[in-house]
Amino acid sequence: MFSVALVACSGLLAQNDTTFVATGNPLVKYKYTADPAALVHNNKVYIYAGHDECPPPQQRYVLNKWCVFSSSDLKTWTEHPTPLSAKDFSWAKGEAWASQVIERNGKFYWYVTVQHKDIHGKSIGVAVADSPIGPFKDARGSAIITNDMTTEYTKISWDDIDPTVYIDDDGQAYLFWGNTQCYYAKLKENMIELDSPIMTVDLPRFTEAPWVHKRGKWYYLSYASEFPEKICYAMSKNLNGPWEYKGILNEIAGNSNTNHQSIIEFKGEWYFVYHNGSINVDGGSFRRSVCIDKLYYNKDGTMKRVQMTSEGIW
Ligand code: FUB
Repeated sequence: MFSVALVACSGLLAQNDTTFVATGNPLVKYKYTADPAALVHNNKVYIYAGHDECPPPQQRYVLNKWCVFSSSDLKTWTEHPTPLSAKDFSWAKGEAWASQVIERNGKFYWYVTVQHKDIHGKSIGVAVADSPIGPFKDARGSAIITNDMTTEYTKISWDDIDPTVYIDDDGQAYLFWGNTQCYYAKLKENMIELDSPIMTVDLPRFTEAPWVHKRGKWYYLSYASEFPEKICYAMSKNLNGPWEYKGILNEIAGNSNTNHQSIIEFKGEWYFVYHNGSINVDGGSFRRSVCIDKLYYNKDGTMKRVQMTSEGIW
């Protein structure tokens, strides 16, 4: 691993990137990283992750900011300066839980989970930037989803977490999220306002972490199931369902109660990006690490169960 200090020609602006070569799972070995959301843009993969900062031996979620890593070959990676913190949302108390970045019309929208200051429970915010590595700023000045918007479905205060966004072939964007109940809603073209009532998807033993992707004519909705979490999935030919449950995609991740996946296609291959708790000696459910393994499909479009490996894709 080595650090590069770049001084932009415009003068005082300094940027500190860290570059490293992947040597197997976990991908990042010098800090704890969780809830990976991968994005493919202009022949590069970006991984957005929360920074697990819980000091051992404590066992609780301590996440204040997110990080971003990029690579054009999945081998050599660059960590860019922290592009976003939970407190960049003036209405948030903190707690940088799971998130996802998506591009639309040259802008990058980062949907995040945070704890609201004034409204009890978790909320979803959205930040925007002109570049996938930021700088990002709050796009609305308020949460797009708050806990009080979903109390008719569940009374828990942490059900509005883990946003994932998908733009369908007709240009309609959808926001999915949830814990114990999977929710979804249409987004306006501006990506920062809802364009439908909140709807639900009923998925067997849904815990959290929905992720939507498409391959050919099939939509896939993968999600964390039960606790400790396995990743399960359902398939449909329509984003609005009906979804057909297809079973387990990934077993419980080593040494971690959570598993939080994202799925991407890059240069003709499919990848399953998730976290485990495998860093010795302090790794675990609250000090997690991003991993990457290959994802394969069967002829009928179903996905083969992921084989988690120490070697990873390298
Ligand atoms: O990192 C905090 C929470 O743990 C995430 O929001 C969930 O998906 C689980 O991974």
